[in-house]
Amino acid sequence: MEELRDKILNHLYKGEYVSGRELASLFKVSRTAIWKGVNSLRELGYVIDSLPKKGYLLKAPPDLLLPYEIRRGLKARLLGRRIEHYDQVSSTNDIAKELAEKGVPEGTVVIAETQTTGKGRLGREWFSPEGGVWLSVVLRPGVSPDEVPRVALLLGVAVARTLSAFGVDSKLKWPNDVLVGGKKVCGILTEMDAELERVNFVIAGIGINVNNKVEDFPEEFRKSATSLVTEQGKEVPRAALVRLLLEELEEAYGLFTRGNFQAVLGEWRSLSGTLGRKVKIITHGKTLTGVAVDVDEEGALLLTLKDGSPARVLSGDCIHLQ
Ligand code: BT5
Repeated sequence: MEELRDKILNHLYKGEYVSGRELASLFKVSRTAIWKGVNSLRELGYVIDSLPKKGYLLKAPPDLLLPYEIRRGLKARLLGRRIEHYDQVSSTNDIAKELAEKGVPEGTVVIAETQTTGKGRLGREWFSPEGGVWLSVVLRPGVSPDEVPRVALLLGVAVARTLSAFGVDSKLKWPNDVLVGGKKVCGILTEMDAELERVNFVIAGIGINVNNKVEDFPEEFRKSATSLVTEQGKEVPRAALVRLLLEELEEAYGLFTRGNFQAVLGEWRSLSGTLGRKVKIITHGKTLTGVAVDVDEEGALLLTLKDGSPARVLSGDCIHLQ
């Protein structure tokens, strides 16, 4: 059914009336099959006009992150070759993890309109209402576990590039936030399944506040968070945003897997809102205060502490102080 539905959509996207008879003979199926296909598209939310002698006309697609909508013109080859879309899940990272354990191919994307228990890092919650982009990608980079912190950085670069194509300037906060005007517009959660020497898979979770409005956010982070619609005062076509995000991710991920992480790192540095700032880092129960001077090849943050001594932090929470 999904295949026939996609074929029908390809035709409808030409923007002209097309008759059931024509479609049936083109796809070598019955007119009833076409009629069922059109109805199932309507159930998904496509607005399709039908006129007795002329046939069907697509009036409007639904504002949903349907695989077909994301794949329309998608240039990425690896990322998005399989897309699983849900109206609601617990957490796309958890679903992606289950699929990865079952052996789905690298590049599989799990995307949901809402999450009931979206996850932040360290057991924190991620608020995931309608209108946002909540997705996870299954990656199988074939690297050692100590190379995985780099993935969070490359995801940030891909998100910032995508936002900039949609007219929004953003900055990256080490290790995993994307900020607009100092406020969090996107959070990244990478989880891995690994043995001592080898990573089995990485789940790259990305949450972007897109058409969900800040005034609907919970009080606790209403002041520290933002969304694209709040910044721009107009809605963003989410499927087009996801399409570009997958393309940017594929490019940055390709640089990483081909051994050219330096190129990604260079871009991370220039997009960084953390470097050069006074920061407070909380890592493994310890607090460090100093100036963030650089990130190294492993994705660790290099600091100069108050007493002038250097420090290196591979993971933790970062607070921009000035
Ligand atoms: C993160 O954690 O920033 C990682 C968020 C990753 C979310 C994606 S959505 C798709 C995938 N599936 C998942 O289940 N997760 C990933 P952290 O740095 O720990 O930040 C969490 C904190 O950000 C919370 O404690 C809140 O203060 C705040 N927060 C929660 N929801 C937010 C939102 N929608 N926008 C901005 N800030 C939020």
